Amino acid sequence: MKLKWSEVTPEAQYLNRRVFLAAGAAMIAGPAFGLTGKPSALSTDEKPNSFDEITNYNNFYEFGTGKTDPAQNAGSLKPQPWSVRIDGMVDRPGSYGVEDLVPESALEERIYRLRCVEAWSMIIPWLGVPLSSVLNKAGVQSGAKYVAFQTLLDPEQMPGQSYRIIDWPYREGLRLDEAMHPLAILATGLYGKVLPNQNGAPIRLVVPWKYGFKSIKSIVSITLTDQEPQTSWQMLQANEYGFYANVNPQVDHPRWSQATERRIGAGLFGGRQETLMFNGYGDQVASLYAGMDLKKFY
Ligand SMILES: Nc1nc2c(c(=O)[nH]1)N[C@H]1C(S)=C(S)[C@@H](COP(=O)(O)O)O[C@H]1N2
Ligand SMILES: [Mo]
Repeated sequence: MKLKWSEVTPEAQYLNRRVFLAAGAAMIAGPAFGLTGKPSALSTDEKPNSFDEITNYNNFYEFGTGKTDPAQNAGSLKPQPWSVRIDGMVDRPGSYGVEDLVPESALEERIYRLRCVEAWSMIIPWLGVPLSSVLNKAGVQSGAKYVAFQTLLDPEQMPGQSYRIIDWPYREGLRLDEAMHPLAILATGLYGKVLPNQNGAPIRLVVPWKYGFKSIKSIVSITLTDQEPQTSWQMLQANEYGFYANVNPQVDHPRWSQATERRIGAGLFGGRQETLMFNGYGDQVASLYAGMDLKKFY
């Protein structure tokens, strides 16, 4: 049973539920709570941003370039029914329904830091599954080295695509070992609710150790390839945005410092906080980049 996010758990109730979970009580499931996900050891224990912050301060250029544009304009997106084409170097290419790729029973709760390349950040409680579980359903062939993703291309549902801000559809990519890392997930919900349109309904990537632009929204295709895929921001401005886009406080954006960040919701006097290497996920992911010059492969 699917409930609209507006019909289900208010945030306060959600936070209470987390206290219950932390106390070791049995997980409360069922429609009254919308979606539930198994708690994950990969979650941060930092306090999540509010549902309002997470759903009203967005980057989703398909609905406008202002931070509140997606919340206002994303109603034209129809996230149901939705299928994702998985093709290229896979054993079982085809069109997969979101419910089959991400069954509700497999959902995990992952509370992750999100660090935008623009130097703001949030803490978001996602619901999703490891990207690896989805790729394994299609069967990755041995020669595959990269995974390429594309967002829906449909200016009727995504009115921002009538303007050539970027070369639509939005494209992203990962190296295969990055894609298979347990921290990389495909999310279909947040805060115990079905993913709001402005956050990339019905299915979006979340790669928490990379700048937010890697976490592509409203995905319609996933292609396994042996070539490094072209990505939207790199196509637009390759000297500013690289393929890797790992969060790195030591490599500044040509136009601003990446050493610190502004936590959304911290308030006027909240101050800035230091940005962490790999957004704080270095223990888990640094080995993926052993021996690489991260200033060159930014
Ligand atoms: N298709 C698409 N995906 C996208 C974007 C976008 O404009 N279009 N913006 C990216 C950027 S820059 C960020 S910071 C995150 C923001 O995710 P959120 O709005 O859910 O916090 O989405 C990323 N995914
Ligand atoms: Mo971003």
